[in-house]
Amino acid sequence: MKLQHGAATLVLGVQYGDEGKGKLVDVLAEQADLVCRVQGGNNAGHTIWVNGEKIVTQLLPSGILRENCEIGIGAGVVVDPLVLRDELKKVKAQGYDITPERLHIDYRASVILPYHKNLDMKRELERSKSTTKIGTTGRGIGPTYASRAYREGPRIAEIANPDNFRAWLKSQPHLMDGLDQKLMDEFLETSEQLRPYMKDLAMIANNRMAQGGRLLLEGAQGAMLDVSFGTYPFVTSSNLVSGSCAGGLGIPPWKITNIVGVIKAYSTRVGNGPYPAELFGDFADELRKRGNEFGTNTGRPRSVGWLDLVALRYLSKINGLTGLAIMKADVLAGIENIGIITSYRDKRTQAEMTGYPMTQAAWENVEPVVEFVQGWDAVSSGTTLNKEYQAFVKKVEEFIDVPSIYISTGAERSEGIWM
Ligand code: 2SA
Ligand code: MG
Repeated sequence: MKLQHGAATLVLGVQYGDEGKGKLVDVLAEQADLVCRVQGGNNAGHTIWVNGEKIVTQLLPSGILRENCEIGIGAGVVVDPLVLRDELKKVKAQGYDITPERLHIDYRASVILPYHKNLDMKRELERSKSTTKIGTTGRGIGPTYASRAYREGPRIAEIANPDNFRAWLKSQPHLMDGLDQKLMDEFLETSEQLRPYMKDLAMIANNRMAQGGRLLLEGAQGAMLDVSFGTYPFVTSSNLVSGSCAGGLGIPPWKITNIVGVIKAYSTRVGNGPYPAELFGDFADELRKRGNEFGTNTGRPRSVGWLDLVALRYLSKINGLTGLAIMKADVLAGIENIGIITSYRDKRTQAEMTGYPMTQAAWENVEPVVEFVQGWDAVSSGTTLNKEYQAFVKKVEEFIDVPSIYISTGAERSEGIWM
């Protein structure tokens, strides 16, 4: 796939996150001039394997490993300055020194304060007494977005100047919660370090495109966790669908000319909430182990299940996918029969569900109808897909009416086939 000059390509997850977006973004970033995160924060965890070395990013876009491109953190992102500082330090130790010429953080990204993290944890503790515990990453994501909606939380521009930051906090004293003197000093010192990176990224992005530059937008989590179109309330706190991504950066939506949806050949979910595709028992344990399905940041074991084509078909439309990237089919190699969910039944009546679930209750009543297809011994030999796997891919493409454009055949950045 060629990235278009003067336009943006969007890579987004169409399951519950952890589809393998990081790898695809890393591969595509080779052609990109600017790679940007547009929503979420350090709840995301993107893993990239290069020559056997594992590189994990939380806030930094997965373009960091390609020196040819600039990278950006858009206005739609929530930024924990201390985490960003540590991440920059960590990747530097791995040989990737990110200069202020290369990394741009939009002035209007929101700042995660200790107050937000504490509130995140506190709310989860309260919810754990009922059935509404979300299973958040505890990074303060939801409360920070709530603060923004309340128009009370500081943004990167506010922390850029210590006096402004102090004045801001003074006018919103509850935000001071958990910010003792020591932490406050650390915050100010970190802001100082990060100041050279703070810029008007939106205008930079638009200028790059005007100059013919190729933009790559890296989605966070997956559409099933979108705050509007996911399994609300068991979702993250930002919009993730394609329509929201232009706004997370500040570019016109019509500049996004390619929308690549990323899925795994099976599915995973971490955190609570409806997951009709979920598998249990020894097989699930085995699949989790094979796919190394544990939270990148939190280490939480992910629930695993078959590929849900009903949800995927719906989300393909909502997102307007122009192409599909299928990851981790190699994890399923050797399994005799592979399940795919092709319709939903109502658990209580056993009648086929005609519409898409709109409520939490409707999601909880979903019983998946699973069809089995012949498994594969290997995804491919050389650059040709194996017959059985090809049949699987064809079935997915036909069901959702989106062509597949990339098939990952292993974890390394070199292991993949463009269709
Ligand atoms: P939050 O923290 O408010 O965004 O949590 C709300 C829900 O969103 C889910 N969520 C995620 N799901 C999959 N992967 C995520 N990133 C990390 C990873 C997660 C980790 O890559 O593995 O390390 O555990 C991610 N971030 C948020 C979360 O589980 C809640 O269901
Ligand atoms: Mg992840």
